[in-house]
Amino acid sequence: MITLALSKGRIFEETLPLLAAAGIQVLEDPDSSRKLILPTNQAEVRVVLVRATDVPTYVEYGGADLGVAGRDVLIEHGGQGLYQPLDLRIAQCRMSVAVRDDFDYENAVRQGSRIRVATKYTGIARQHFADKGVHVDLIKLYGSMELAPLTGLADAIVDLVSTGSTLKANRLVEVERIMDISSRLVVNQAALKLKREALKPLIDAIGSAIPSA
Ligand code: PRT
Ligand code: MG
Repeated sequence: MITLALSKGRIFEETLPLLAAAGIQVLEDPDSSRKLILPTNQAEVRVVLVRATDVPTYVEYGGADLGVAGRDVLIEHGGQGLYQPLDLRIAQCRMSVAVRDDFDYENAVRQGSRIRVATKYTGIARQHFADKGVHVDLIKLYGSMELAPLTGLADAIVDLVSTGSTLKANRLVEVERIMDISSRLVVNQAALKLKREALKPLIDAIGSAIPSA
């Protein structure tokens, strides 16, 4: 049995065409089914639905043989112990710094003021501001980062941006791009050895289906 860990939403939706190219069809729709284990048209392949941030953990400890996770999640989790053979180029976005449209970020940086930054991505944010030599107080949040500058909780946020419409709707502006993000295929290293005959062709087929740049 091969177990693939996916998260509901954009990663599930965008992984489907890659699986189809490898001859795999997921037989149930996660939005209408309450099942967490979904069968596929191949009796020896199943999909498990986990939180996006739990995918690396499932794969690292062998709860799944492989999975799909955002680069953001992999950096925060620490991708050590995971084989990362493919950038799938799906669920693309960028990690950015954003502030309220009336906050002068450049000036705050120039003056060397301490900046209060709210984020779910404390690892990426800490590294980014350390590289710039900017002093920050990091405030860990688990969601709705956009609210932090509007309520005075923070001066800035570090969050994912794709269309930019969430920032705009909340009168926030992107002032710095930290990195481009896409999702990767991650594979359990022991599984790759023990189930190589089944996993290698699957990884190759998915790789051939990745849209080119
Ligand atoms: O939502 P939930 O709390 O269940 O989990 P999650 O947020 O971890 O999962 P999900 O499915 O939302 O995100 C999974 C992965 O998709 C992330 O780890 C990213 O690698 C990738 N991805 C791509 C995104 C986005 N684009 C994205 N736009 N993840 C989140 N967003 C959010 C962003 O945080 C912000 O709130 O969408 C909002 C901004 O979108 P725009 O289009 O308004 O700019
Ligand atoms: Mg989300």
